[in-house]
Amino acid sequence: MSDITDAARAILAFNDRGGYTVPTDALYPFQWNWDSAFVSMGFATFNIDRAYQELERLIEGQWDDGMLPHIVFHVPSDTYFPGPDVWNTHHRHHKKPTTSGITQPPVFGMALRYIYEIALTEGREDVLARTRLLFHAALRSHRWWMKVRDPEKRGLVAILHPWESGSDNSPAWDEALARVSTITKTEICRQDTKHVSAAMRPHHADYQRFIHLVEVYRECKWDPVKQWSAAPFKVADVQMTAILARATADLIWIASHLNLLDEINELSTIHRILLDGLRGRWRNNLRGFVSLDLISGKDIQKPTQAYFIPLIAIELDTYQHEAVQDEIERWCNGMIVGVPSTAPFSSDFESKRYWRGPVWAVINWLIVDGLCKNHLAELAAIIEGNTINAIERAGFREYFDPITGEGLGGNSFSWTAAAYLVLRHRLNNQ
Ligand code: 9WN
Repeated sequence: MSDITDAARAILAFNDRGGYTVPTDALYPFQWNWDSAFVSMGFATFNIDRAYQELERLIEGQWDDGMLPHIVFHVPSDTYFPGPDVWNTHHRHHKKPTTSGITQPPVFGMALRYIYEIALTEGREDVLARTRLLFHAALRSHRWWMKVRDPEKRGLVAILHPWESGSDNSPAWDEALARVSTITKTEICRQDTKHVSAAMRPHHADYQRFIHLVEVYRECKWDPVKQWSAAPFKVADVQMTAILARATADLIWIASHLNLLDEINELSTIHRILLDGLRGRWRNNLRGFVSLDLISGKDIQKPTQAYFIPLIAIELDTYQHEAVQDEIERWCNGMIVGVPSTAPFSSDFESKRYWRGPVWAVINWLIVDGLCKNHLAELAAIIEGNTINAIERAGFREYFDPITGEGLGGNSFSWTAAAYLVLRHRLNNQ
């Protein structure tokens, strides 16, 4: 085992708060949904029980209607805003801990398959009951997605808040977010800019709109039907839909192993619906997949990493393979490390500002996975190698400047450590 692998494991241990992992100390002091799913896969490369535990702690926050919240507030902390008082969600789920009121990308199902497969190769038959329990939690959340976030049956699931996408201030949301009021009743006490430079973080007006949206949904008492009608921001997101579709395929794989026939049928229907929805979002002229603004009815054409995420779920046609390869190469041209989260030739590109240009290791991990699935192994290997090099050069930072390779945002970041462990694990097992 290399020193750097050791260091990655040490970060996960350092950020462990008793069976769940915070994304990083102070800046993000709670359990985040998709971070934990990625982290559990990192754990699976060396500690199966701890990997399971990460997901088990996450479902402690699952709502009665199946939603898996984006933050679980296991223990209080005043180093992050907005905390549980701003969300005020306790009536939506009958047990402790308190949670936020929105969700995040459902990487959970992908993680569960990854962990279970490793457990099986290690001959760990004893994980069956744990797998079954987590499988049913995931299934309930997938039902929630289909019912609550695709009520108009487009085969695409919608986000009602940019934080749900996990790509909070992506240029993809600019136009839709501009329609949201900046007026808030809640005093905005940002903590993030006390930990990292404001130049790397979303703007103040973004935060005003983020909090305004929380207030709108809080006034709906977090009732999903009321929220759908009241939402001033509503986007059918291809990144979210692709992750849900892929996670659905992974749950089908688990259900087959567990011999759950009804569940296989139910999940197969969901899978078909989502793949049909995604296929309709491909745009030849843009060489990628685009989200749909459900309020304006318009395509969101801004070139962001979401263009390529559907590869994790879809088998592309031959002409699409070439198009995607050329487009990704164009985005990476002249960069020390790709894939930038916003195309560098776009007027929205900012190499250091959060989701407006920087490279994120977990996004590269998804892109690599999608390229491999689509027989673009050479390009996948280049991106994988560059991601590993960026981490080895700049450390386990939250994200990286694609032009300089500099590490930015939070330090000792859990999902960057997890990405390193999983990408290295894959390389070592090739
Ligand atoms: C809001 C924890 C999370 C990630 C998101 C990332 C950032 C939070 C924030 O940090 O979002 O959820 O306060 O900026 O955008 O993807 O899950 O690492």
